[in-house]
Amino acid sequence: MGSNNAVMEEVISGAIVRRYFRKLEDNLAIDVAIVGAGPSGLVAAHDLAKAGLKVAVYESKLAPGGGTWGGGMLFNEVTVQNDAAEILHEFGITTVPYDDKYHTVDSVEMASGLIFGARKAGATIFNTVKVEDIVMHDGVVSGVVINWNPVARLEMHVDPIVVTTRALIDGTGHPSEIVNKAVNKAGVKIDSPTGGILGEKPMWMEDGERTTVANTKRLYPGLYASGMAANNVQGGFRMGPIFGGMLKSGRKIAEIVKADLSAK
Ligand code: 48F
Repeated sequence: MGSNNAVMEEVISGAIVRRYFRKLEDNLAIDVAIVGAGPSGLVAAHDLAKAGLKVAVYESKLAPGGGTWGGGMLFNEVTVQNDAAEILHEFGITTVPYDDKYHTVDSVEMASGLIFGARKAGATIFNTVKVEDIVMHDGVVSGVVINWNPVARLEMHVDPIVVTTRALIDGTGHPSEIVNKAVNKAGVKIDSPTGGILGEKPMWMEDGERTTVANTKRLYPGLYASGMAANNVQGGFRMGPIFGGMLKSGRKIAEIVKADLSAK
């Protein structure tokens, strides 16, 4: 702590630096790393942290929340099916019934509510941090290689640092960036029909919603995918501004990871 005679500027800077580095140091060896703070990653983070696991979420953008904020075509409302609305209610998020099967949700309330809920459950969120690579030891994915997103954006030649983890969830959405590293850089075969990434198909809401949850699974020792990343890997259809599949996928991957980690 600073001395009693320190000027305010010194105290404030010291507070930020000390507390940030304590948070970083506390999270150098974790149970679960989640890449991407979209809806599926945030629900997974909430559930896993609530179960007592040490969880860190890495989000390359300044604002976590992924594709939630913009609703459909920047109209800031999204939709969920009735059963998925219950997940949002657990986070204290308000939904409004629509047409028997659906609820609408203010997308700003949904994004901020999911972020707050994950954080309050105990997950640590590192925003503006990009996961640029994975760690692979003896056929097991066992860490994330992280750097500041502005470093990557400016193409600065700066080495990253590494966090070790018992489980790694790819929640990066459409590009499934982390599974891509495993398949195309490490050259491993994952649990998909071809052993590789099939790629997302065009729009078919009903099928896309169903397969997003069905496609949520462990892909390789230590490596998992949720949400649109899971769907992209297995070649599912896209679904647009309906989010029930994302929320249920986050919940399902949390259950799978919990079971795997408690079995070890
Ligand atoms: O795409 P995104 O919201 O993930 P999701 O949980 O949800 C998909 C829906 O938003 C939407 C949809 C609904 O029907 O189709 O697309 O699958 O969020 C992914 C987050 O990952 C971040 C990215 O900035 C976004 O916020 N991200 C992507 N790559 C990296 C990353 C990376 N390498 N490191 C850190 N964050």
